[in-house]
Amino acid sequence: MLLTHLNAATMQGGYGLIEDAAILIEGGRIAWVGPKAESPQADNIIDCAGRLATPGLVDCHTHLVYGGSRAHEFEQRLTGVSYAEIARAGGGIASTVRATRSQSEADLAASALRRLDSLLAEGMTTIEIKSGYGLDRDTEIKMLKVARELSQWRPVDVVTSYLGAHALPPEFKDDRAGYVDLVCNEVLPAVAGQKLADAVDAFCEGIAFSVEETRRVFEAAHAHGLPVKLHAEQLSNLGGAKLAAAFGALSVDHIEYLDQEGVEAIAASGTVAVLLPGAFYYLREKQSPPVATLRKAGVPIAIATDLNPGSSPVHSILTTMNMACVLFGLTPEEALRGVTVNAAKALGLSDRGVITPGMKADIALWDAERPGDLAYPLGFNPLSAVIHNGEVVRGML
Ligand code: DI6
Ligand code: FE
Repeated sequence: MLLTHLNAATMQGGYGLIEDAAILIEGGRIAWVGPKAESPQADNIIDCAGRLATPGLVDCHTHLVYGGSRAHEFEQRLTGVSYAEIARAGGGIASTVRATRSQSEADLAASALRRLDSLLAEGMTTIEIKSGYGLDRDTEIKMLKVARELSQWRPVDVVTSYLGAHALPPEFKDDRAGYVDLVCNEVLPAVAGQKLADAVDAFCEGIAFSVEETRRVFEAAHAHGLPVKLHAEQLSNLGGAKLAAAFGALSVDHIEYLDQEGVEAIAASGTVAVLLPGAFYYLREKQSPPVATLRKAGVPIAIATDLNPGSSPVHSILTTMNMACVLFGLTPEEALRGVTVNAAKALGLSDRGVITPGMKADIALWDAERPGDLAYPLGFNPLSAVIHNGEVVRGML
């Protein structure tokens, strides 16, 4: 299949824009990309009518699978109760844990598919999904199974993270060490044994787990051959990012309170900084992530929806790109790199996120003139078609 008459944002260095380009796809992979005038022969030639091609989008941080709703907490927060206060009063993550434990796999899958469909309508071809609303072994496994199964129902690649260290479950409220033992000695080995997780995540925060507790989880992850990532410095600066860097983490996520030392640590370890403007927006956070320092240190920046029922009920990656520009001062180019090449890197995937020969043929086609047009509007979706593994899975070509 040869796609011709398009502008290709290859994301190889900046936008890596090739105007009036063609892309040859063979066996689910990109075989060639370049100016249309130099394009190779092909049987199946598709005229893309001047559309913009980008890599299929990657959402590298979501909590897509969960039960229940937290709309009432949204209302509470608007009357001045804080996210941390709600969590300490037994709401927040704990409330979603109760709902998720009580739901069947089929119910969890049904609600997750509805949310997934919103994301897929905006050109997404890879999504990361975390567990962390079960906290006991069976529910964590249930969540990860549901997450993996979604790729059987929709044209999308699912990458999973085990987030056992998300919150302290009520049955361990007087035994923190006991819960960390359960995560490290029972659930993580089961999850790894069944190959249900591609990485291990944790929430290192005053209302969640300490640096020392997180270290234990990371040690167990490495013992089972799994890479790590971390919810770090979201509400305060505990130094979680430094710990993550010491474990060669794929990413540190949120990082509003990351300091210079933390930036230097992740720059040295090649860890991706994942910014989550949806949570910043919903929590009306005042502290912005240190974008200028990250840029200066050459840290790759990704952005993601953080789709979850509490701090970020955001179901739009395009909106997230816009928020990253308006709230954090990213350029539209950084925003697009943040949901393509750098998001893939945050998941440890080197076979996608750019349009170059050998990469997976995951491509989004847009009714847009320039790549900068994607982050610019709010609530407008210029998606025209999606190719996943070399097949047209959405729109007509
Ligand atoms: N940080 C987040 O943004 C989500 N988890 C976390 O550790 C929020 C989860 C929730 O509020 O349900
Ligand atoms: Fe999160």
